[in-house]
Amino acid sequence: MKLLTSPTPNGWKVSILLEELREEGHDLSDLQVEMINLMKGEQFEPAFVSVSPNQKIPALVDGDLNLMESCAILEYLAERFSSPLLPADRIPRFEVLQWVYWQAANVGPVFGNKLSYTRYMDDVDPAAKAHPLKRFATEAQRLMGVLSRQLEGQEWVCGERFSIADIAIYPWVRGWKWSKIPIVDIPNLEDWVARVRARPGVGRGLAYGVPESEVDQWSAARKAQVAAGGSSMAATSKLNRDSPAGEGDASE
Ligand SMILES: N[C@@H](CCC(=O)N[C@@H](CS)C(=O)NCC(=O)O)C(=O)O
Repeated sequence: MKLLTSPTPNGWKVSILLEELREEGHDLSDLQVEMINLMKGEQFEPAFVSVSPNQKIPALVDGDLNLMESCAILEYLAERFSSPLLPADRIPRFEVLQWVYWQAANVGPVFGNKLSYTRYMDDVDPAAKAHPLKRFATEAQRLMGVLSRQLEGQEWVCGERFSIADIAIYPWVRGWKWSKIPIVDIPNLEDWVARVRARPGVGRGLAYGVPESEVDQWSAARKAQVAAGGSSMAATSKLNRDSPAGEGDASE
């Protein structure tokens, strides 16, 4: 089995799950991990695109199966290893899956857009950024209110059991300072973030491709490198690129 990934929120979902599976006692000694350098544009290289047609990490190769989309990979791996992280019974299973889909359809895109406008869109006039920033900030706050209410009176997103719903949502929420989506005044969120982070499998999953000393606190050099790489990736001209050497939208 091979994971193609990068140390980013969507990548961490899968590395966390793999380490949680190790915690459950599964043997993953055949696992290969290949880091895809997004800043160098390796996500557009044909070998990667043949596995991940959407040109994004993470991707998984398992035998004849090529899988893209982090949440599909979470669901697949949890099922493949019969993990309680995705309950087998229909009702609890769908209680988990609805939050996994909620993350994929809401938290990921909204936090990703908020982050891009906050940190990376440095080629855009600040006046032009004002509306998307307000919109994504407001929607991110609404989503965090939804999560806060879901966590009221329970340890994990779906109750007493840690699940792939926590794994899917956590990597975006942990980065709230980087995306400038304040969660400190919203009940339950900081405690949940700390609870998830305290799990040994989560700690190991966050360390894929990152020096151990920078798992929780990036160095100034890394922040600058991520900001520069993010700015280059977030540029609208890159959205239509099919290869590292490809041309973007000439009208930009
Ligand atoms: N919905 C996708 C999103 C994947 C995604 O956006 N991955 C980012 C890293 S977090 C990426 O590969 N970015 C490279 C690019 O946009 O060129 C998933 O959940 O897997």
